[in-house]
Amino acid sequence: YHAPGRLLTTTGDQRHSIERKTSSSRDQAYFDQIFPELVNGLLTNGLHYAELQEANQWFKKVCEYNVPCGKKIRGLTVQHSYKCLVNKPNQDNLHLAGILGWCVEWFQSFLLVADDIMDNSITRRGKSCWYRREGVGLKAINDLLYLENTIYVILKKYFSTKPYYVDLMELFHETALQTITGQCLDLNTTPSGRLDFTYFTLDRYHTIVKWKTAYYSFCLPVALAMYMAEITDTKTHGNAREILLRMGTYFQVQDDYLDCFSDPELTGKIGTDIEDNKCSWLVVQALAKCNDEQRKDNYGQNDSAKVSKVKDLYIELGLPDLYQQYEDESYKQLMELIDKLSGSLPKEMFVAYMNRIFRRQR
Ligand code: GPP
Ligand code: MG
Ligand code: MG
Ligand code: MG
Repeated sequence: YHAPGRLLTTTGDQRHSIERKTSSSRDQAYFDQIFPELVNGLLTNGLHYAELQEANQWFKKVCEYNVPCGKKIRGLTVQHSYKCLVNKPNQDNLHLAGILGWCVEWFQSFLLVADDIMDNSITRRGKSCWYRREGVGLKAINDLLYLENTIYVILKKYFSTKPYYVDLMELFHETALQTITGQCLDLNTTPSGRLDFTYFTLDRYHTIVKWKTAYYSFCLPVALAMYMAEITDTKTHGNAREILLRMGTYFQVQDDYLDCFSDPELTGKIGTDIEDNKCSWLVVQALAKCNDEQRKDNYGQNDSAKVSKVKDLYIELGLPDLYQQYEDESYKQLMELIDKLSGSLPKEMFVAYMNRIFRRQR
């Protein structure tokens, strides 16, 4: 992980940084080895009649291509949060927390396969987007429906006897609806066509990213761990949510910045926000700073010369500096929020999540 290393290096605590790295790679290895068990389970626990063998082989490929090769921040966060919340967790429960983390990764893969179709994207995680694969195309829609439904097969298999089973299930359902609603706002920011920037305000931006990203990427993993730790108190969940929504907003601002200014080799995806006419953090900031002359008609078109002009304008307007300031300001705000709201929850759980994403490059 980039951020904690850099953070701790700047405070001079190299030793701590190395320790954290090894423990996190151990966590990652533990998490990774659960995946094959889950895929094989799906092939024998779902619809596993001999006559469905072909379909199941196809779905195995769908899972293996789309689920396991991301950064896995969300999945690892379930596992890590659970460890923070429970004193000396037993081996069975650690395994279950890992499985729950994978359910979030399955959820994420369903969203990404869908999002890439809607955003007309080309690459994801360093490979071709699933829908662009030879022989896939719009079959990807069926595959993403499959990916979403597997979550409930896994939950049933491992959690149906647990007192918190319904909480988990309801949380996945609720989060899906929140994300779908956010995606709807993301896709409908220009009511009267491409050059209508009336909705490109910071307020609207915050609404979009809270719903399309923050709930599923930040609130979901931590709330799942809290349910597993049998924390159900609504006030505690509410306070955690407030911290995590702020963190999720910061995360999507980073995503928007990286879409334009990072190396696709690092992020594994080629940015499309400018072409797609997205209400991105960058365009919202640019519109607040630019004059009429700079508002020229370059945004929202699939034309690389025009895209370059928009990027040049972002630089001319000083957005990279503004972004650095936003990162530092967000870090400070988040630490204050964590101090104020974590209550009976371990601060370390939130701080670790923030350190995992702070100043990320991918
Ligand atoms: C991130 O937006 C939001 C999502 C991936 C949620 C999608 C929601 C659906 C209901 C499908 P993004 O388009 O900026 O992400 P990326 O940059 O990874 O394509
Ligand atoms: Mg999108
Ligand atoms: Mg996208
Ligand atoms: Mg993006």
